[in-house]
Amino acid sequence: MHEITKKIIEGDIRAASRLIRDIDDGVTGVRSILKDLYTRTGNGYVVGVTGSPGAGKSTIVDQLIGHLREDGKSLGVLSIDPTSPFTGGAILGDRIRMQRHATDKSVFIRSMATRGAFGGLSRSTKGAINVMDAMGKNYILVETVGVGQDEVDIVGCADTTIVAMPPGMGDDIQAIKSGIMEIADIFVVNKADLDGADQAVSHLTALLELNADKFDNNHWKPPILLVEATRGKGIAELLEYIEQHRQHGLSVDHKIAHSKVHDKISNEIVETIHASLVDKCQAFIDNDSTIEKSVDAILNGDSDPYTESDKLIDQFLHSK
Ligand SMILES: Nc1nc2c(ncn2[C@@H]2O[C@H](COP(=O)(O)OP(=O)(O)OP(=O)(O)O)[C@@H](O)[C@H]2O)c(=O)[nH]1
Ligand SMILES: [Mg+2]
Repeated sequence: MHEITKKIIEGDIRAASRLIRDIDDGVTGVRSILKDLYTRTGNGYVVGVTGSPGAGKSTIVDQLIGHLREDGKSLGVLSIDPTSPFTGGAILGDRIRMQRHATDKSVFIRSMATRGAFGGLSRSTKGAINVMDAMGKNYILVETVGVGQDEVDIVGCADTTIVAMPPGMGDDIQAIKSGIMEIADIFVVNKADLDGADQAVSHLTALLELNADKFDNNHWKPPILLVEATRGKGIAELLEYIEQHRQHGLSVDHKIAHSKVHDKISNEIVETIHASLVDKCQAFIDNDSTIEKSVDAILNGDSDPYTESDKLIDQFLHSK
């Protein structure tokens, strides 16, 4: 077992921070540590919080931290922002918003820019979640900004996904377009103190009714909750829904639960193969001057990048 693996299992914050930064930077060697850690994972409950910029995700996370800490739970908090120039630390705004927890040893907050160096966004996120899980955190809260495909992918890492939106025109319409309807386990209309919050709730309710056929029998029907995160209103209810969803996950038809876990693991294998193959192929190219010949051939007008990459892949596959 790696020295760093032992430290992380003991909850060492410096070792964990370092590993998360290395995952974010795509440092080689990270995979063998994650491999070591894997058997220690699977105990932490992962809650994803996503939604449009400024919806109040960090404020909601901050409130959830407060409630869960009162309950004696240990926490890992991961803030994923692919657009951030900061990496491996806390994003400035989040640091301020979650400052009251900064000195609490049972709350471990990190942020990642995840430019995909470790084989894609969801791969890096999953890696960092596993680090926090192996540290023994009871809950891992993952905040992701935006409502694009990347976020939908990241959300695949969560056991329960909260989609937060502020009142106002367009948000709910945009939500359907980007497929966020499908991934939400709980909808939060935040900023209940602002005009239009009730309309947003009824709009969402109507949309869910349109999709009612998806939520038959054993399927979880996402509740819609009105929250005022700045004053902590609705947070206790939000935690109740998270718990209900967790229980639902445990109680649903065994087949559904089994196939979900099956899908998750098979995705993880495929993603790891992708990342691993790219690394190995890259190492092969770096160690070999063949690429220079390919470049020359293209410069001379004798070939093209497609032909040359096919050739290199072929050589790589036959090099073992
Ligand atoms: N009026 C009102 N403002 C809120 C509420 N919750 C959050 N805000 C404010 O909304 C702004 C954005 O909140 P954040 O928690 O940073 O939102 P976010 O979704 O994390 O933002 P990004 O991470 O930048 O996408 C801040 O100024 C908050 O104080 C609320 O319930 N009511
Ligand atoms: Mg935020």
